[in-house]
Amino acid sequence: MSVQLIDELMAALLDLDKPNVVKIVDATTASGDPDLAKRAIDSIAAALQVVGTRFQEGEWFLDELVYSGEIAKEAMEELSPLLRDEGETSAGTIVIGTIVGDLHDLGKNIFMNYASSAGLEVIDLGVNVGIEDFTRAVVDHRPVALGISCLLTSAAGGIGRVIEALSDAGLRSSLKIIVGGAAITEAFANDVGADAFAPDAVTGTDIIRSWSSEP
Ligand code: B12
Repeated sequence: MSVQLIDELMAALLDLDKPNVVKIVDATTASGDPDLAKRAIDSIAAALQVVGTRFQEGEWFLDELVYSGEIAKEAMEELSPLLRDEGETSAGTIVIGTIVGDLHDLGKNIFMNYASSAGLEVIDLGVNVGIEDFTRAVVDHRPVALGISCLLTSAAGGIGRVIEALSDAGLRSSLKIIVGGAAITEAFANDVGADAFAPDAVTGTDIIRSWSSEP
């Protein structure tokens, strides 16, 4: 299993060549190597950036966006267990979900895998998560941090409403909130009163680890 094959993974996904993607992902999984699995996941994420550009520029249409998303999802589901086995769970609990109106979950799932491989226990609320479900999960699980993912500009306003509702319920002061996803920027995170923005899963995990080790 070579690094070159990982580069081929990006090309195969961008060719919508599912059999080749499956072949490369199977070989990566068979290697049992977490570093290789991380590279494969990074390669898929990089390919999806290109997919987004092609879609935005009208070079690709919705069916190609959907199909590439499906291939990527299956591949990531197969690769994820390799990351999860790495660490022990004891660094605290986090709750995560994609904001209401938004069904994107590939990036959220990558972040979850990194976080759990770093020893965090992850409670996944899924996609299209509304204010009440976020609030209830914070009450039920008392997490170190709440993570909210958002890829759609049109859905981003919901994040501010979740944070407001948590403040109104008296839950905000004991909770750290981190936001991420392609529709989010550092400035937006500051505006809505989040504690942090993470541009990628590794940074997000590092930030939460630093919170969970605070006295
Ligand atoms: C795959 C994809 C889809 C798939 C989603 C499959 C799935 N299960 O997720 C499908 C086909 C379903 C889809 C649908 C749509 N999509 Co879409 N999609 C994409 C695409 C190509 C890739 C997204 C992705 O998975 N990226 C890879 C991951 C790894 O990156 P990521 O999500 O950013 O996550 C990383 C970090 O951001 C971070 N992270 C993410 N979340 C979090 C959370 C926390 C707490 C932390 C710490 C970190 C973190 O960690 C991740 C790993 O490092 C993007 C293009 C793009 N550039 O993002 C468009 C894109 C997001 N989609 C777009 C659009 C418009 C749509 C549709 C409205 C299309 C339509 N007309 O129907 C629908 C919306 C459906 C809905 N209601 O949600 C637009 C959004 C434009 C905007 N600014 O609002 C984009 C940007 C494409 C474009 N350039 O136009 N999409």
